[in-house]
Amino acid sequence: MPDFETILTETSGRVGIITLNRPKALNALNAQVMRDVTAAAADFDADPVIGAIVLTGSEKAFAAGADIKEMSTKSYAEVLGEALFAGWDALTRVRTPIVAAVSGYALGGGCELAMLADIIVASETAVFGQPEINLGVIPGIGGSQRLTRAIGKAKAMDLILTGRRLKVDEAERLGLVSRVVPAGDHLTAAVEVAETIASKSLPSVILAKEAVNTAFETTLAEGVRAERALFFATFATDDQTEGMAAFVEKREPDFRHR
Ligand code: CO8
Repeated sequence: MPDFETILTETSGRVGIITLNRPKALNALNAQVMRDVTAAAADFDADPVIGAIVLTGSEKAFAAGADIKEMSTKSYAEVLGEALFAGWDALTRVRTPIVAAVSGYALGGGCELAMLADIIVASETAVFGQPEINLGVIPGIGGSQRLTRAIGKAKAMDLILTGRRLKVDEAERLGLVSRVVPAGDHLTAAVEVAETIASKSLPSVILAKEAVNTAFETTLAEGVRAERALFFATFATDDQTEGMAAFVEKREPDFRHR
C-alpha cells in the first residue's frame, strides 16, 4: 500500500483499516481525501487476503463534511466541469464490505461517506446530519437518496430541509446506524464486526453484499430473482461444501475463500 497524504492505512489480520487524517480540518473531505480513500479502498478490495474494510476518523469527527473552504469559490461551470465529488461513487464498486466506525461529527459529506459504507458502528458521541441547506446548497454525495432509503421520507425531509442534527440514539432508532457502542469503543467494535465478516467465506460475503444492495436498485420480483441466481452460485464454491460438511460433522468450518 503506498503512502497517502490525507489518510492512514493499516491491516489487522484480514481487516484493512482506513483512517481519515486531517485533524485540523475535522477530516473535511477535499479532493485529495476522495482520491486517497477511493484508492486505498480499491487496493484493499483487490487484495484477496482482506475480507473486510473499516473506515474511520478521529474521536471528535468522523468527517465534518465536504471541504467548504475548497468549494466556496467554485463556480457552477467549475463544479459541473469537474463533476465535483463524483469520484466518491467509486466506493459503490468496492465489493469487500466496508464498516464505518463513527465517533463525533458525521455531517454533510461525512454522513454521506458513512452511508456509502455497508454497516455503521457508532460511538454514543456520534452526531449525524445533512446541514448543506445552511450553506445554500444541498447534499451532493448521495445524501438525499441514501438517507431517504435508510430512514424514510418523513425523517429525511426533516433533516435535509432543516439541517438539524441527529444524535446517535435517534439515528439508531431510525435504522441509520447498525450498532451503538460506548464512547471510545467505536473502532474496536467496528474491527470486531469486520473480523467476524472476514472470517466467513469471502465469495459468500461478496454475493450477500451484492444481493442486499440489489434491494435498493430494483423491484421486489427482480431482486428475488437476482438473489436466487446469487444463492445458486454459492453452490459452485468449495466453501459451500465445507460449510455444510462442517455443520453436519459438528465442527467449525475451515473456509478457504474459494
Ligand atoms: N470544511 C472545511 N473546513 C472545516 C469543515 C468543513 N466542512 N468543518 C470544520 N472545518 C474546519 C474549521 O474551519 C476549523 O478550521 P480553522 O481552525 O482553520 O478555522 C477547524 O475545522 C475546526 O472547526 P471548528 O473550529 O468549527 O470546530 P468546532 O468544534 O467549533 O465545530 C463543527 C465543529 C460543528 C463540525 C463545525 O466545524 C461545522 O459546523 N462544520 C461544518 C459542518 C458542515 O456544514 N458540513 C457540511 C459541509 S457541506 C457538504 O458536505 C456538502 C457536500 C455536497 C457537496 C456537493 C457538491 C456537488
